[in-house]
Amino acid sequence: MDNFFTEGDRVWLREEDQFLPGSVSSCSGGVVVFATDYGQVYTYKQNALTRQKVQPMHHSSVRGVEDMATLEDLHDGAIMHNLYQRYQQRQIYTYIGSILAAVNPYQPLPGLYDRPTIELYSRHHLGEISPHIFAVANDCYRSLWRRQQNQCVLISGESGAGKTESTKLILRFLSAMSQHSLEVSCRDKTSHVEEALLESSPIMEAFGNAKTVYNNNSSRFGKFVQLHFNQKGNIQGGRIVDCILSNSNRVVRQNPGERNYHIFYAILAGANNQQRAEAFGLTRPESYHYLRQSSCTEDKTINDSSTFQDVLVPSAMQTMQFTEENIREVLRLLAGILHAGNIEFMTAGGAQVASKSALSWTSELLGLNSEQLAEVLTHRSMILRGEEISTPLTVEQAVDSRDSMAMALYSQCFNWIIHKLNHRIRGKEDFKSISILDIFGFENFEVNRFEQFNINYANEKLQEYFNKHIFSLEQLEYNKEGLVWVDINWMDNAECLDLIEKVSNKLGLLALMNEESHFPKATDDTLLEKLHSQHSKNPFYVKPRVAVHLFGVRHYAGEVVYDVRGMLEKNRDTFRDDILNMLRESRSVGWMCFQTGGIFMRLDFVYDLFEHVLSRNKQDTLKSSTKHRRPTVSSQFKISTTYLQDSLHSLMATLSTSNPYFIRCIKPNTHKMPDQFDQTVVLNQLRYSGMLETVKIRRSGFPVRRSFQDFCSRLNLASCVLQIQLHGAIQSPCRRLRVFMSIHVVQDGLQVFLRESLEQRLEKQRKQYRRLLQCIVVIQKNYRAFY
Ligand code: AD9
Ligand code: MG
Repeated sequence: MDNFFTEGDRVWLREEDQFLPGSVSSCSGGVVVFATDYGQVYTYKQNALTRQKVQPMHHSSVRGVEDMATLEDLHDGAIMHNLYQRYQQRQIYTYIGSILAAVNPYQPLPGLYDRPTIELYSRHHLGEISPHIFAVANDCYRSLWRRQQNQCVLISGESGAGKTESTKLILRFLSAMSQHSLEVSCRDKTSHVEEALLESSPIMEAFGNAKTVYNNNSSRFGKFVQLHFNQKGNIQGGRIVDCILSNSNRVVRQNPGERNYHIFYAILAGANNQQRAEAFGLTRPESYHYLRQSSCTEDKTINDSSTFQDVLVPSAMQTMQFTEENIREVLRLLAGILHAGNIEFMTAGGAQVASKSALSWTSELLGLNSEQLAEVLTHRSMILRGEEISTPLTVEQAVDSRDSMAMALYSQCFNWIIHKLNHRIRGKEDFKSISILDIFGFENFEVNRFEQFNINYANEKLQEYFNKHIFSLEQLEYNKEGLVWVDINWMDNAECLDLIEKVSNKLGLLALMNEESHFPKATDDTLLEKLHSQHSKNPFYVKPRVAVHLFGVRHYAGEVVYDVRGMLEKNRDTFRDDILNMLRESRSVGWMCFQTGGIFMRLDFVYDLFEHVLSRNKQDTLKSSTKHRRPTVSSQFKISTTYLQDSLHSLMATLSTSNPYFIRCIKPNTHKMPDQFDQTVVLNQLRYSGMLETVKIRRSGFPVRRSFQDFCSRLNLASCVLQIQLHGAIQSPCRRLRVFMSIHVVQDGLQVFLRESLEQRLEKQRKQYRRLLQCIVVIQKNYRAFY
């Protein structure tokens, strides 16, 4: 018994439901002391129980592996430890086959993404050199020809895990590849598309990202970027689909410690005095109701003036073909929104505008008539039996009208910008595309509202897509082909999605919300009652015992409690007709040119936004291959759940025709700090994202599938011959490069199943194999063979 443990042995300690990596620090007198790598010390008696609790560590875990599909210790602890060891050595990327796990370093890592690194990864196959996001991007790029299919990269992870940074890195790599493959003579001419694509990121981030508790640059919209390549490998054009927009509520209200969209602070920090004070009447962020409510106007990690330089100076915007006039129009609109937030009201019978200066700045900047603006904010007018009836509003209602006008202006401006970007990067779509999906990550704040519900639903759909591809379809295929296979259990989120989406016997949460949105008399409380009465017995639904306005959902990534207040109103996504009409009429006033700082301007921007953008929006949405419902009229600002559901369905339909690559971003801590690896935080992410099951299936499965003809032609096996050994195993043929199979008639539908590691090896040595005839495993109905 005494000899069972030796000092220095590397072991796994099983404590509660975790495997902890550790070493035997001492072992004498019947007592053994273990020190875990995470700093805990455990003292056990040397007995049979201890032996059960302690397992030797396999050398693959001791030294760490680049591809976790090669780990021999199969538990969460081993995966976490592997990521931890690599993270400590600043190796943030690790493979699971071709799936990439990326741990956010929260600090710039010198040399990791520079030009020579791009060059290096462009010359190597995936798996040949150390794991990197560029290797995945390179494989994806090569797959356009190898598979002759559209490719997509799906990036997931919770808020702040690194999805948007990863998206930009992939764009950077693909742009470099595109330029590289251009003939020198046409480089200058066509490189503009790549440049424009890269420039589009800071613009979208300035308008669509904001500081939240989880992330100082949190995406508040989901984007799907499609890059269209030609046969030669150049990007000919692209398309950005802002398919999933969270609501623009943030423009008027932010939680403590959070900020409004970056662009507002950028104007205040970056515009010159003449523009800021004279033309727009702007001062400091603290002077604006829309910026000061959260008591957070600055963050030392955010450089607002450089955002201004990156986005709003003519040189940057020119790449995107925004004219100087466009920039001025956008600046005026944003300044107009800030002033609008400062319009206060007092009671005098009904609400009346109390701040004349804010009213006059707002109307001047937005090209509105100030009396009309005051009237529409303080009265609601409706046409009843041909007659216009005007009802005075309370102060609270007037504040709501002001805020909804500001939100509508901002969301239309955002849509207009996306439209302009799309116009700029538009190009031929005559070969194949690579799409990158970067949505907002899973969120669970202290108070979660409609926005979080939408965000988490979108993440749930993305997880479903991952599950379907990695587990469900994969195992179905093995069973279909008669492969001997022990099913791997994975965490299915279908039931949770059913609760949200289902329309059969019981209406799901979305359907109930939509149904209530159509009843004018419905309130958030009646909605909550319905939700509770329909679903309180559903295991994925939570009815809190005491809280009055709350309901909860057990998402794949954890339980989230939502506050129902405001949900119906937001889901209605409607905008008062009288306010809309006033904005549409803005042009009649604006047509008169007036002078601002010596520059003559037309003021039909607001008119343009509301008259044309609604129709343009439709062009920027994805064309669905399914005959799914079109967004309803009520989805005019693209924030209703109906719109979201439709966009997600279109998105999934588009993705289903592409070959997917997955990147799983992992947050090492919740403090946004470098060099901090919090095991509880990481373990939770590994568990809910199904990392262990992913490792298992990639380890023992055959995720690469090719038709036999395609496989032979790829390897240049012109006279490829194959022998199928009935009901028997073929012994690792490729490893020894032996020619030992022969078949002269290649049957239709014959498929080659490969492990990813083998495919990588074959791709690497494709040229060397040219004259060798070799085959791997062919699995066909009723035949069994293994590699
Ligand atoms: V959210 O769902 O949009 O709220 P993301 O997109 O997952 O979130 P993001 O890419 O914005 O997170 O990353 C958050 C921050 O982590 C960045 O602002 C960087 O400061 C930091 N980060 C992320 N990836 C890297 C990296 N590869 N290298 C260095 C990084 N820093
Ligand atoms: Mg993001």
